[in-house]
Amino acid sequence: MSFDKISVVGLGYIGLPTAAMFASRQKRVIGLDVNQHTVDTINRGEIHIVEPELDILVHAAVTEGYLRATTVAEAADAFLIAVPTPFKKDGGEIPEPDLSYIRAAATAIAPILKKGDLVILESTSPVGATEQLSEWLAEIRTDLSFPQSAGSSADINVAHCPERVLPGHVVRELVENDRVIGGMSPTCSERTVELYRCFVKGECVVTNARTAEMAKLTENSCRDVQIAFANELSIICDRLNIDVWELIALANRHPRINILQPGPGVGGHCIAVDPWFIVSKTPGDARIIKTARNVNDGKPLWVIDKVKIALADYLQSHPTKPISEITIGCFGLAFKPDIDDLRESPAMWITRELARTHNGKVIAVEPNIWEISGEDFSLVPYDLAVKSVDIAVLLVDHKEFKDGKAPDTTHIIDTKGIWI
Ligand code: SAJ
Repeated sequence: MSFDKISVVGLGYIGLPTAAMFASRQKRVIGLDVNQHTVDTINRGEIHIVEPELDILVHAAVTEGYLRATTVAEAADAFLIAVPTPFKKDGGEIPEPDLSYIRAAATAIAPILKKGDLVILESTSPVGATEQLSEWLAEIRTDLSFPQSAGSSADINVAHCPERVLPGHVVRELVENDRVIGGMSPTCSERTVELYRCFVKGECVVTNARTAEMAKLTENSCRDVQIAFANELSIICDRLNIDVWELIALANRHPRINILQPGPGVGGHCIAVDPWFIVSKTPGDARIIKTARNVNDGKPLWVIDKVKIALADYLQSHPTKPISEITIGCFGLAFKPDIDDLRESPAMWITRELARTHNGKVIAVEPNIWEISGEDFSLVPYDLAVKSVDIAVLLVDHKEFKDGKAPDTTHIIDTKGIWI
């Protein structure tokens, strides 16, 4: 059976590019989202996020009539679920995954499922989430059979196919990256490979759903551990008065060493979140993964301490200037360079914390965001900020900062090593 109509549930950083990609291959795509503003924006052929080349892709898909967004679920042959999987913020030592968005997606699509449909979970998920999704669907649709009970002869096929694209390179990586496909039965996997083959040029590697879930969590946990190593090095080097950037460049000349770069902490909706999905399932065993999370989560506080030290030093060298007239400038708010994504951003957290605690002015420069409201700091253009800050805190290595002039102050805390 071919896939004439594809429904993508969740039109965010992954769902929208995926929907546009299918549409670019002349598939009829229905994008489902709970946010009316998102739906209206897409139906005008515009996008609500910053991602290179996505605007052209979405505009073409909508004007050619292949992509349409809606807030009401419609029947399709395949459903791709790309909703958030955050963790519960209930203050526990080990955050627990929050599957409520997956459950809401299941509740939305269950009534319109028909025999032969394929349901794919793309959201990064804890081990067992795909089976849980299938259970939720089965609870609502007792008239249909699902792979947990009927295996390859089920009416509905269910698989996990984690997204693995890098924000900022999504359009290219969606096509070129290999895909891990974990079906709940061999037929589920076969159908999923058939669907993705429509635009994926990378290899579609088949496994089971649990291994596919763990593979994605493993990739992001591995990166988190490696970044934690770099962040720990930066703290050690600061204490020992060694330039960590030079040190890493030297060590990386070894043929088998490839140390990542330190920064103000680890942000985003993936690497700062996914390792907890492993830790929460196996808290006694995931010791390095947990420690890495704690090292990376501790880095923003360390940066704040460095700003406090710089402020004390500034006050000492400018004894007549009251603290209320001292401006701290934070350069970058996004969680990584050249995107507008503020989710779990250490830069945003540090800026808010400085704005809350500093008795003078705090300004921020974020070239990818035009306005910000409800914050205790203001957004200022780069050329103005470099002239007016007393203490500069470089938080994101956006290309504008790399290419531009460093701030006109001797008090610079450069967490990305581009102005030193
Ligand atoms: N970071 C550093 N130092 C580095 C590299 C990154 O501090 O050397 C920081 C970034 O500034 C950022 C955070 O880590 O705050 C995460 O950035 P990232 O570029 O490592 O990853 P993401 O979150 O944008 O995307 C990751 C990718 N996973 C891996 O590279 C293993 C991507 O392929 C996944 O698809 C994505 O997570 C996801 O959606 O899970």
